[in-house]
Amino acid sequence: MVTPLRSPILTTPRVRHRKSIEKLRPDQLKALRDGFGAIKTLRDTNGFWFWAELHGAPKNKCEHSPENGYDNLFLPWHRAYLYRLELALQTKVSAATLPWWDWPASRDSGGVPAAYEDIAGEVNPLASADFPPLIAELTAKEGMPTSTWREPGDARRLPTKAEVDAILELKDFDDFSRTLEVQLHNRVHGWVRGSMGIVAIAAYDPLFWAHHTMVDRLWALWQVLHSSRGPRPGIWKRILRGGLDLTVGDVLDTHALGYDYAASTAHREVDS
Ligand SMILES: [Cu+2]
Repeated sequence: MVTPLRSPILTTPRVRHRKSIEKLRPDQLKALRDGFGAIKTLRDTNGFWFWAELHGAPKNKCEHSPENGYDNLFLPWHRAYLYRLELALQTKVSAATLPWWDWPASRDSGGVPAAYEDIAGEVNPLASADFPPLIAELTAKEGMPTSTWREPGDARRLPTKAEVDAILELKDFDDFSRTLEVQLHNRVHGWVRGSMGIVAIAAYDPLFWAHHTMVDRLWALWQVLHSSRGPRPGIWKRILRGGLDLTVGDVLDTHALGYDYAASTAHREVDS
């Protein structure tokens, strides 16, 4: 059964693949860089700041595991959030798609993916981002930088493939979602440290988006593995907060949103 979707999404013409950041072709990496570079200059609802400020400061609309109860909106909320930023990128560079940060691969390649690091003599829009004036004023007051910064740990502390696979095996969706969030997602935020380690300003780092795309990819893999969408049908009509204009039901199927991750998840029937 396919969840009914509202018209703007149904018109998505084709499924695009979100690739590992390590696997982007040079033209795809350029599209990503150009896209981030372009939306950073926008001051409207397609602007990078517009989306970054929704997650943490000042709007604080992101969803995380509830302390108790089981209506965990962490994965649906962030899927809708990534989708909106990807559409914003595509208004400027139509070939841009969000790549995912392959944490286990980064254990071997030395940490933060090279695509997100500074490039000598060049501007890399993925390496950092300025905070908007309101936020920069606050961070400066705290003695912190006025643009995003990272203090990554030892690459060997990033999640292993075995750790990722073990979480994918968890059968209960809320168990899966919470464990993924707390044990891997939080850990990688903390591993990057700097602004990525502070929820209020994490989304201003371009790396945040690759990190969360990995989280979203793991949900997509879990959906295929367990032939389940995840959230209980009772919450499918729930509107995801913050003006994302999507319900939980709208984001259960990545194909309906026009994207997929890789051959391993493509063209497989995922039923609820
Ligand atoms: Cu996060």
